[in-house]
Amino acid sequence: MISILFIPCNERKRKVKKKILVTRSSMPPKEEYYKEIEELWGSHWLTNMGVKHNKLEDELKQYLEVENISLFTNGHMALELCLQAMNLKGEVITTPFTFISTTHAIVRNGLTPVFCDINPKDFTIDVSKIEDLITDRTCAIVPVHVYGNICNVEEIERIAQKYNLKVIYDAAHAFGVKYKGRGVATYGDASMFSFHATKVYNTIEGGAVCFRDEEFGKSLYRLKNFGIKNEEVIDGIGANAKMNEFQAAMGICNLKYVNEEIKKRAKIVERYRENLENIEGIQLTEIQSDVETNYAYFPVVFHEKEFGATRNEVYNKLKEHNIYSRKYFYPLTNSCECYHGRFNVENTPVALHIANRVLTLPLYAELEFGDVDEICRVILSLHRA
Ligand code: T4K
Repeated sequence: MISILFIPCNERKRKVKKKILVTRSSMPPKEEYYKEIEELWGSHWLTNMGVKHNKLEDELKQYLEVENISLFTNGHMALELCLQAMNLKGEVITTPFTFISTTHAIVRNGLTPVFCDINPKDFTIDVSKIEDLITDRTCAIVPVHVYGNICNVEEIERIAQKYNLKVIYDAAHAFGVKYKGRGVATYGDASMFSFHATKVYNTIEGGAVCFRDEEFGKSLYRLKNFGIKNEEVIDGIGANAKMNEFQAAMGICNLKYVNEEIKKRAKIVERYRENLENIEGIQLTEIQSDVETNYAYFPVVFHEKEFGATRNEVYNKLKEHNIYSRKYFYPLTNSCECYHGRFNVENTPVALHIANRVLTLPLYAELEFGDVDEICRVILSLHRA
């Protein structure tokens, strides 16, 4: 109580304002969702590849411009079962600058992740370092389109062809992104999308694998349903990872608004850029050429010497103002406790450098320009100039 008395008036006003979280789920008008789920009370068909599930698959195929898609209960299971369906053995080249899901999916398949460093501009895999990591045990590359930034898909394809490797993209952040006018999931053997509540497009929880080979799709389909081929034949050691009808209905409704969602995000990102561009010590992601992005995240890298404050100081200062940014992606997955002693974080120095300095700022369609300006004002109050 006493401390409030010493806070300047404008600061006090801000302190009682609503919390600003790193993101906020987009939801369709509730009447539309109710209408979409109404018939489920008639059919009593709630899951196991129902009408909504199949309708959403068709709509997503069109939206994502892909030939084949399989829906899942979440993105993680989509990736894990995609790797299983590929029947891979040995080593997989990937990056540690990602959500823990990517590494877990590899390890839980009995595969060994071999960590490649990232490039410092867009934080995707540094393609110039991939070939040095290839051994006779390498079976695949799992690159991450991190924050919706697109990996160098052409160079990855060249390497994969040369060494006969599978390419499975973690495209959790890249829903709707296009590269050279093509849906991003048309690159590689398969791509996994996450439709989690925190993503640009959500089905509450959910995910999908888009893939090239139809035969592969049959294995994938069975693995998400316990490996069941038919009522009497179970020929795979599968899991249960099916998307249910309520999730699919949310997906159908949200798909109608996703372009609008992306447009709104674009404006917010532009506002951030106007506020933060050309500030010494602040590094924004380079805008990628030939990419139509989805504005999934707004990462900022703070270089302490030039900026005058560390990433953690910025994070804490924002928190004091009820603004909750996130340290996506810190810690690196190769330094997490569960992998203690297995990997050497020094092998990925650029990833380590960025992970210690990056902060993702709040970003969602309904974030107001006034809030963006306030977030930037708090950040810039730490700038040494
Ligand atoms: N690969 C990559 C590269 C990924 O980033 C992810 C997921 C995956 C794979 C796996 O996909 P999924 O299996 O999740 O489909 C979140 C998400 O849970 C996770 O989906 C996401 N990446 C990761 C980057 O972020 P947390 O632990 O940070 O979420 P949480 O609960 O702290 O939420 C963050 C903020 O989002 C909240 O402060 C408010 C907002 N929020 C959250 C929820 C749960 C909402 O507005 N509504 C909600 O329902 O992991």
